[in-house]
This record gives sequence, C-alpha cells and structure tokens, in this order.
Amino acid sequence: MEKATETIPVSSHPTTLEKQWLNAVSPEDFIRNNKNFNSLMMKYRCAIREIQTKLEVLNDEFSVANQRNPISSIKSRIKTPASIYEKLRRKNLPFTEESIVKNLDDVAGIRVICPFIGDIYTMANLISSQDDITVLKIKDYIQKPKDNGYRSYHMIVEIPVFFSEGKAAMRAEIQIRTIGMDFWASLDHQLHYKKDISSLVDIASIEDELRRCAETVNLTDRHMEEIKDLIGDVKDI
Ligand code: 0O2
Repeated sequence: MEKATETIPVSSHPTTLEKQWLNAVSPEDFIRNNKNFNSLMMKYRCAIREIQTKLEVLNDEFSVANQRNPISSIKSRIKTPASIYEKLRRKNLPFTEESIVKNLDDVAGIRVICPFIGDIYTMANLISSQDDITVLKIKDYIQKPKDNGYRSYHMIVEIPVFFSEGKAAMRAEIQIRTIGMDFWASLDHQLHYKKDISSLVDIASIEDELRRCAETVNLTDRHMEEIKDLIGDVKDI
C-alpha cells in the first residue's frame, strides 16, 4: 500500500546556510529569527523607497529646468539572505541581526543609471547636499577605476526612516554609473557569476577583452559628453 504522506527532502545536500537555519535552531527560534529578519529587510526596503523618491524628485526638477533627464533609470535590490550570509562569513562575522546592521553597508542597494558622466556627479552632489542624508563613504571608481576596468561612483549613505515605534537611521549603497558602465558591469558580473565556465574557456583572455572594452566604453562616454556640450541643451536623451 502507498504511504499517505511522504517527507520530501529540501535538498539531498543541504547548504551550510540551510543547516544553520533549519537544523541548528529550534522551530520557535527559527520562526522568531525569520520574523526579525523579515522586519529588518522591510526597513531596508523603506530606506530604498525614501532614497528613490528623492532621486525621482531631483530628476523631475532637473528635466523641467534643462529639458532633459539626468537619470535614465533607477534599479534597486535588497541583498538576498544567502548573499548577506556569504559576505558576513567572508569577513568572519556572525550572521545576526545586530551584525548585519553594524557591518553591512549594502543590504539596501540603489543603482542610478545616467546618460553622461557629468550627470553622475550632479546627482551625487544634489543627493549629498540634502540635510537628512549623511554620506558615510564614497568610492569613486570613475576617477580611480578598478584593475579589471570597473567604473562606477559608489556612495554609502544613511537616511532616517520613520516607523510607528520611532525613527531608524538606515544605511544604503547608491551606485551611480553611465549606461555604458552599466552595460559593461552586467557582462563582467556574468563572467564572475558563471564560475563553472572556467573549465571551458580561457578566463584570463576574456578578462583582457573586458579590460579593453572598459577603455572603449570610457572613451565613448567622454566623447558623447563632448558632443553634448557642443550641442548645448540636448532634448529627450
Ligand atoms: P551585488 O550582487 O551587486 O550585491 P566593502 O562593502 O567596502 O567591504 P565591497 O562590497 O567590495 O567592499 O565594496 P565595493 O567595492 O564598493 O563593491 C560593492 C558592489 O559594487 C558590488 O556588490 C557590485 O555590485 C559592485 N562591484 C564592485 N566591483 C565590481 C566589479 O569588478 N564588477 C562588477 N560587475 N561589479 C562590481 P557585491 O556585493 O559584490 O554584489
């Protein structure tokens, strides 16, 4: 006779994360931790919303004054639990709520894509000068690109978010880059994400190609900016 119920294993090879969350804690602790984790992620999502609204307001205002948008698009994401866990593990830090808040700057991430390099600095200055925003860290990978060719302007900011029980200072990472830099970074990200291709292709030669491509993108970005300056006010870019 067939069994009425069957336990389906989650995975025949549970990951460290699964072991830690599912096996190492009691069901009560698991549920409580999960609730606290979801509540923390909700706060980061709210911080993203606040910052995104600020950026949209600045974009609207600029477009009325200058007949063009300094922002082409905005993307945002909350770091996945697995990615949070991995980053803390890499830094030898505990996977607790306190540790996430204290040690991670990029749980909330906002990516701002601009048409021109000049727009990147305009948006960075406008957002930094708002008095409820505190800029904690800046990494200018445009002035000083990474060895692999990565270019982008990174800001770690803190913003107050108002909840029913009071105000919380939430941290977020804002990455600002041109359309070309973003195009380049997504291909580069795929290369590192698909680590399993290393046995099939020559990674070093792809990295060389990407480095060359980053230079081409940079030259094009600067050339486009020069053309824009020659034209003057560019409409509908
Ligand atoms: P994901 O999936 O985008 O979240 P730190 O936080 O200072 O300890 P970290 O995290 O290396 O050190 O800071 P950094 O240099 O500011 O980089 C943070 C993010 O920038 C990365 O997040 C990427 O999104 C992006 N980034 C940095 N370097 C590169 C690169 O060489 N190529 C690409 N494609 N993106 C890059 P995560 O957490 O790595 O990933």
